[in-house]
Amino acid sequence: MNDLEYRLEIAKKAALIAGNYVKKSQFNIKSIDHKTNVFDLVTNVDKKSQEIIISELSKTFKGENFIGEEQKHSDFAKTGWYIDPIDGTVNFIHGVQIFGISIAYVEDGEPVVGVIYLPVFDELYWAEKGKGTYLNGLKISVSSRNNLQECLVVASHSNNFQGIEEFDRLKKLIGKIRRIRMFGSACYHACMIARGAVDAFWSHYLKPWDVAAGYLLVKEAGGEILNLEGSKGDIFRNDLLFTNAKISKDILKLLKE
Ligand code: 2AM
Ligand code: CA
Repeated sequence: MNDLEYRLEIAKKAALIAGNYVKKSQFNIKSIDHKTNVFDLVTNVDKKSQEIIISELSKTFKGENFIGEEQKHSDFAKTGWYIDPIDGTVNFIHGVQIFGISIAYVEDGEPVVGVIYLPVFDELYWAEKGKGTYLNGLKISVSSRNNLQECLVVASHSNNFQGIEEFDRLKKLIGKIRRIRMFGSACYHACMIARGAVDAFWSHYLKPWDVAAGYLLVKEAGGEILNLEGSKGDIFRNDLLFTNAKISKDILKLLKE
């Protein structure tokens, strides 16, 4: 087993353990706190899930960088583990069962191992650089749709109020694409692109832990990740467009109009 395969196996195990805990705790949330503002929420389950993941990873990778959403950040390491212990916390709090556990290992700014577990669906997605993307052991790929009128586009909006611009941009797609959806979890959106259910995902104001694993899943499934200026996407930038690699130019053109 090479180093990345090994990292992948440990990350899968951590995601499964944390995911099962999160699923079990869904309707038994003990505390909901505000972070930066009243719309920025964290529960005791997010915190505990992060502890579980870091403690599992640390058994093997002690001393490495662990960058979890629920801790203070001074800077973002170029190499380390990026962890979102519950991506879709607002869904989780409301009992909307679309949320996931997202773990990525990033080397020199590039995700090389990515795991997303959707515990309610019992779907484990994973990818290792150069080896493709898998869902519960089956290889998956992005869609081949290239006609915007047949495409489903998903979007994220964060609790950042500047995110209101996102709705102006989304309006530009109406009437040009089949439908817009917003499921409330960036990692879920990435999984949907990787398996070919959705054709594009456009995000703004997200953080590296929201997108690092999804970045690799989409890329290894044959998709493309760009920034909104049309250059190669980077997990440290907060404007990203994930697509099936067929419709990026068309979407970017519409967003710029
Ligand atoms: P979270 O549940 O981990 O906070 C909602 O469309 C998506 O945006 C979710 O993936 C959510 O992740 C993310 N999100 C919301 N507010 C955010 C913020 N301030 N910073 C980073 N990600 C955020
Ligand atoms: Ca989170």
